[in-house]
Amino acid sequence: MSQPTPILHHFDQSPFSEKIRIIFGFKKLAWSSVRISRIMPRPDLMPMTGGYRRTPTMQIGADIYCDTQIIIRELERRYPTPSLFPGGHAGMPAALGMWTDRPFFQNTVNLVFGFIGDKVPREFIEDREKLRGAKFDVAAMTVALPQMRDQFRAHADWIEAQLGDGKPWLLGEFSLADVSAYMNVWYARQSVASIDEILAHFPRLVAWEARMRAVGHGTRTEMSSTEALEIAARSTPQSPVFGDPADPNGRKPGDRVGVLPDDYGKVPVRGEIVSLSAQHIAIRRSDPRAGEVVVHFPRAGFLVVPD
Ligand SMILES: N[C@@H](CCC(=O)N[C@@H](CS)C(=O)NCC(=O)O)C(=O)O
Repeated sequence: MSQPTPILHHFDQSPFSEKIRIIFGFKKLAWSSVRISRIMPRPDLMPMTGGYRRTPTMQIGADIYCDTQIIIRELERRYPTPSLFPGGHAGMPAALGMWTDRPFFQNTVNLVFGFIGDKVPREFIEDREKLRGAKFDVAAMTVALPQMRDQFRAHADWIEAQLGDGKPWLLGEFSLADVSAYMNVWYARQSVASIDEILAHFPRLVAWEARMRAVGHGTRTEMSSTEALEIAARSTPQSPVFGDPADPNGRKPGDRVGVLPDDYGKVPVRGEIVSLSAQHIAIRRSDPRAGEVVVHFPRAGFLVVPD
């Protein structure tokens, strides 16, 4: 049976979305693109996610995947070849996300917004302050630009060093490690005019960046947000029920919980556990517009609380 087409809810400037677009390219997939606004509200998406507001989200019928960790896991499960985990590298390419998606990303955000400075629109700043629950202080980021450049160089230098023996990809063969590290270079390239200067001493990184860009985005077709919502409403979630006998907190299918990120955008999504494992939790919820959906989250970087 042919697989349903994945739908990515994203915006073009989003670096985390770029990770997934590149994976579509690597796996040569056709996908539907729903462009969401860069700031809230997103009235056709929230009925599906139950309040999760970070970008991107992937939808397959009435199954909704929140956070790139779980999106990637699902894409690898459904489309195992070519693999993002080649040559026996089953764990490290994913674990590396805790570097690329957190400290390296925060450094890149500060570099990008410090560089854009007072051209950042007020509505965007207000939206990101709500997301972070803290001040989004563009003026302070601009003052910190010299430090951010230094730190970005240090992160970039790790990439350069890893490519030092002339291999084309970080682990030899193309893997998730390349995709995750590339996200930050891609993001800086979009907005930091002096990026060539910053990267001037990293020729291997720059050649690798060009190879990454050439991977492309697969076959993208635009879809409206209302059409995506209708697809969810007329589909049935395809998630089997299973428990985790080793769950250290004794959680099991049927328990009511809230699931939320532990860093920013901490909006709990509430529902009933359908399945769980060390790396995954799926909860069932229903919404007047989306119908019954199952929402999937990773475990690393997320909190599961009783509802
Ligand atoms: N850990 C998340 C991080 C996603 C993230 O921070 N995305 C940014 C955009 S690239 C975001 O959510 N910005 C706020 C928003 O879009 O509402 C993931 O891997 O998906």
